[in-house]
Order: sequence, then C-alpha cells, then structure tokens
Amino acid sequence: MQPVEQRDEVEMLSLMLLIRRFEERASQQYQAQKIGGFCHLYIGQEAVVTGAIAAIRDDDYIITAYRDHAHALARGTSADACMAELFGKETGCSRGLGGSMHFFDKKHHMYGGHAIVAAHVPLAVGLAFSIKYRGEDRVTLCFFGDGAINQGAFHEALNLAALYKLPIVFICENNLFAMGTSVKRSTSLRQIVDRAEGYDIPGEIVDGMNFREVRDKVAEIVDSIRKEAHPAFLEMRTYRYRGHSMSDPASYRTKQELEKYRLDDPITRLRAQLTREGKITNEQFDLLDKRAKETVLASVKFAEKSPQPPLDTLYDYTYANGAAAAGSPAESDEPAGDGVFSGEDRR
Ligand SMILES: Cc1ncc(C[n+]2csc(CCOP(=O)(O)OP(=O)(O)O)c2C)c(N)n1
Ligand SMILES: [Mg+2]
Repeated sequence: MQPVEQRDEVEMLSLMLLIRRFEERASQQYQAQKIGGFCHLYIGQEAVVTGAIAAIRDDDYIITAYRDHAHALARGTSADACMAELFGKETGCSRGLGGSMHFFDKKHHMYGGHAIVAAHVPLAVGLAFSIKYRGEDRVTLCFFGDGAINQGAFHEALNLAALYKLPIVFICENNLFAMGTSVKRSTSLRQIVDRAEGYDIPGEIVDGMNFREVRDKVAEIVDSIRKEAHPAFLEMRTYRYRGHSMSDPASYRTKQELEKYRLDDPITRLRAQLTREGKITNEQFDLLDKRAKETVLASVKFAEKSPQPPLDTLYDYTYANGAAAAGSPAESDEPAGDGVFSGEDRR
C-alpha cells in the first residue's frame, strides 16, 4: 500500500535533477571564486534526501550536517535562495551570513546546516523532544554522515532519544568516507546499523542509491512513529562522486570504485524504472533536465545581482535577542516548564 504522503515520482526525479545541476553549477562557481569558504557537494547521494522527503509531511522537521544544499532544495528552499547563500548575499536562505555549511529555512522546517560533526544530533533530539512535549504527531529526520557515529554527542543523543521514546529517524548517510578516511579504518563495527542496537533502537540497512527503497523504508518507519512515538535508525548505503570538499582530489580511492557507483547512479536508476513503466519518455526527461539547468542558471544570475549583507549585520543572529549581554539570559514569553514528562513517561 502506498502511504498518502508519497509524492509524485516524476516530480521527485525532477527534484533529483535540480539538486544534481545545482551542485554542478556550484562547483563551477566555486572554481570561478564566486563562492568563499568550504563547499561540500552531494552529487551521487541524491536518492537519500529525495526518498526521505518524499515520505514525510511538510510540517515534519529535518536537520543535517554541512553537506546540506540538497536538503534545503528538497525541503522547498528556492534555488535562488540557496545559490545566493553560497555567494554570501543578503537574499540567501541564511541572509548570506551562513554560507555553504549553514543553510537554514525555518519556514520549511529545515533546521540546518551544521559544520561540527555530530553536533546537530543532540539538536535533532531536542526537536523531537519538542514534538512529544507538545503532543504533536510530527517526526524529525536527522541526517548525518558515517563520520558522526563515533562522536560522543551522537551517543548521548541516541541514549536520550531511546529513553524518552522520541519521534525521530536517525538517517546515517554512509558514503564510505569521512574526509579521506575509509569507514573501515574509523569504525570498529562490522556495520554502522549495529550502533542502533546498542541503544535498543530498531535499525535497518537501506540501498541509498535506490529512491524507491529509501522512500518506502522511511514511509514505513514514519507511519509507525506517528502511531506511537519511538526512535529509529536507518543506515543508507550511498556514495559521493566528488571529493569530500571542493579542495579534495579524492586520491584515497580508486577510479574503479568510483566508476562502480557511477554506473549505479540514483537518477539513472529512477529514470530507467519510470521509463520501463511508461511513466516518462526520453523527451519528457530531457525537458525536466533542461528546466533544472535553466532554474540553476537563473539562480546564479539572481545571486550575482543580489546585494552583500550590510557590514553592521555581521554579528546579527549569533545569539537570541538580548542573550549576548553578559549575564542576562534571553527574555522569553514562554512559561518555565515544571518538568519534562510524567513520571511514568520518564521511566
Ligand atoms: C567535531 C569535528 N571534528 C572534525 C571536523 C572536521 N571534519 C569535517 S567533515 C569531517 C568528516 C565527516 O564525515 P562524515 O560524517 O562521514 O560526512 P560526509 O562528509 O561523508 O558527508 C571531519 C572529520 C569537524 N567538522 N568537526
Ligand atoms: Mg561520510
């Protein structure tokens, strides 16, 4: 049975194309020195975020690490706002103050873009906690890399999520490398999903190059979480075609390994599935691709002509209003809570 939340597959193929073309153009603009700082591309991993987004509602929460352009685009942030952010312009999704690693879009419930490995995983648990606290049926999707699973913050977060039975899906995008280090050299586990078992969190391995498998697995889990809140863990087996960041030639892996994954391309796969089933023609695919390229080219023009943020906004949005003043916590209209859950829930 198809869950009601599932989006049209041609639309999702079109989203994957938009992400791919956006990243290719970002790479080109980076080389042309239009983009400063770090820049990590998502090319090759598109099925993970599109599959996951296809299975959730617009009011669910997502949060991720610094390889975040695709997550914002998938959530509905415009290519214009994303490209402008890369250019450090005021019209960017983080007002030009975040850059590549700190995309943020509260309206679309995309809570970053976080540069410190695994630092956002406890934040994700906080988001899930707020859902349970308010008695809502939303779900939080927390994306992170294979490099995050050996960080202390990650363990603290999983432990709390399991104790409090929070509505969260931990989505490990296992692209086999953390910078230049192979997961085999950095992780003692036979497979990453075994981490979840240690916290009594149900976990599964998913083919992260297969849009349909990602979507169906996330949909099944999200459905179960909405009925009765609990955490879950998915290890998405995926691959990044480019280096860790724009400055990495990726000489730590072989051409043959890269070629093997390129032949298993997530866009080609979904296109082939849809073509076989008569849901898309070659002409329609070409049109989608043409549109994606045009949208991205227009976003470069938009970014180029957008203004720089004024210098005096440099320190804005770093702290909540008032919190920066020494010793004075931010003022809030929220009543102070007298506890978390009932005693029974806490056990
Ligand atoms: C706490 C911390 N340590 C080290 C770094 C430097 N660093 C940046 S990315 C990265 C690798 C992370 O790899 P992974 O989590 O697998 O994500 P991927 O880049 O593969 O998407 C490291 C070690 C960092 N940003 N934060
Ligand atoms: Mg990785």
